[in-house]
Amino acid sequence: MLFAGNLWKQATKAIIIQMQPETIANHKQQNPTEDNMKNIILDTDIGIDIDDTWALGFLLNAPELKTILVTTATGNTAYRAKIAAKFLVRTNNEHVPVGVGLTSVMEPKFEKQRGWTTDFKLSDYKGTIHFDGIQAMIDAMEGTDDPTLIAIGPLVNVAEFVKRRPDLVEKTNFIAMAGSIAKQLMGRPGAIAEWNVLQNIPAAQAVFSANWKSATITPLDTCAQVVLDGEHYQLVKNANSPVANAILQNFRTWLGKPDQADETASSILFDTVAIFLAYSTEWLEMKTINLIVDDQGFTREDNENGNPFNVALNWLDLNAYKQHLANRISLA
Ligand SMILES: [Ca+2]
Repeated sequence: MLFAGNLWKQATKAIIIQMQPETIANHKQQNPTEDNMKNIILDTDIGIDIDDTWALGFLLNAPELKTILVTTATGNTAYRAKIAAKFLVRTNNEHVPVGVGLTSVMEPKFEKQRGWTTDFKLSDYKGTIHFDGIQAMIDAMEGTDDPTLIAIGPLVNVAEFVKRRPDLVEKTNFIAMAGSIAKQLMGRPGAIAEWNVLQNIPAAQAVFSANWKSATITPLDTCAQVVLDGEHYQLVKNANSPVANAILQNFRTWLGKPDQADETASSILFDTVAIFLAYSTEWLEMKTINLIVDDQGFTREDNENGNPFNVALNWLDLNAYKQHLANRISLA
């Protein structure tokens, strides 16, 4: 979402999936094998707000999740693919394919991580680059039994996927950072038209009315309260791990201070909650709500016309999530 004022930009996101009521400690101790990892396709507008970059790192460090494709959404999707690809290189994940999504017009002022990509070309990537990201998404869905699609940007690519292959929608678990039910930024009361939805309302309407195997969101109610500061931020800052280092370089570039390291807190890390929902709902109050997207971009309860969504409506223990997020980002 974009905020006029101090110009924080942000997007929305998240969806997810139901989870076993395990503790996070158990997640780490189980060391999931390749066979029981969930297959994840991430659709991201990385390169606008910085939270997508944190979310990508959080995803790559989750032992419960196997990333089978990253696609880029909205605006200059080749620029976004460069960020994703270089991030994958820097974190030793060059086996993950990258798909370039549908392009649209967006002002260059939103490309605040461009400085991090100037020494990198897509042709440098040793993994696969798909220049038809939607087809790559379709192929990835066809190639896996129980795919989970996590959308953390405007829903243009996802709407095109829904349009082309409704048969695959029915076998896909969908999780998104999207919408606003009763709260907006930092827990302030009142619903707003959330940024990811607002960027393309018809696309969001198509995605929300699709027949997903399961559908989960983290609206602003929960995701817009996540900021790492204090000891949590220091943990990331001192981690010196590939993921933490790549995030911090991008964050400082995004802040306009690529050569400084004096920041003491993250911005709001909306998109990370969508990643988390792919393997856990711990610390969250989940509620099933029948939702539609109205013509003004609001996500509204509609028991006649809405599809059921698992909604991460409130935090039960936000501090525990922040600690988990900082720990995971910092993993070597
Ligand atoms: Ca995003």
